[in-house]
Amino acid sequence: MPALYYHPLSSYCWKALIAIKVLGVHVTLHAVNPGDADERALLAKLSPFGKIPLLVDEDRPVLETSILIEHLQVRHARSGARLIPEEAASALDVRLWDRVMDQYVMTPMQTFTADLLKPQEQRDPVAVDRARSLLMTSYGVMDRQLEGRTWLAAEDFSLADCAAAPALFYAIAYVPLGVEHSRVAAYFERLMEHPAIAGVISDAQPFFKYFPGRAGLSRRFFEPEI
Ligand SMILES: N[C@@H](CCC(=O)N[C@@H](CS)C(=O)NCC(=O)O)C(=O)O
Repeated sequence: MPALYYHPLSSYCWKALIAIKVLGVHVTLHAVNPGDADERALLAKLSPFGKIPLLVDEDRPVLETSILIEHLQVRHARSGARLIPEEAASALDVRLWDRVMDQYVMTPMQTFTADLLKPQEQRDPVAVDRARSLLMTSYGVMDRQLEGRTWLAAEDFSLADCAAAPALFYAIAYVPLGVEHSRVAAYFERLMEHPAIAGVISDAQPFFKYFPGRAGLSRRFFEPEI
């Protein structure tokens, strides 16, 4: 059985965990804490960049969440379960929107998190402003894409939606959607109702108190301790 190294708070790990549920794959879960030096050393042995999620399948590391998901679809998915459509043009759309979510939503969202984890004197307000502006652009791009659509890239729930769910969840804690992003807001609600996504969020809830952007999380997900 493949093994997944993950952390319940990590956005890219959510992407993998959502896919694992939708594809009906059985994996052994190993929770790791990248904040712990020993665990980082273990990860570095298994994976050259020390990033999570990491899949180990038949002693071979499978890196990069999008590739990891495609690997699971090709090798282990329950019969008929897919996140990347068979038809080539639709598959390209899904891969494009998966890339857009990682590069233009997940990455600027991570800039906010990384900045908050730095000591005050090392923070970079210029980088954070750039990230904010990129997120606003991305919300606009998504809003236009979602016109007349239920899911981001294909008729069915796809790899692009697996990427969008964690990226948006954490991004809007830092940069809320504007009134002009009503389609993204409605899409976000559809994502939150998806059983695989709801399950991943529920498993992460005990850890939200460690999320640097927790002050921006909706009270329906996180109730701060007073
Ligand atoms: N491009 C990678 C990004 C994965 C990533 O950024 N993972 C974060 C957690 S969400 C991580 O491992 N951070 C720890 C580090 O960068 O040392 C992928 O798609 O899997």
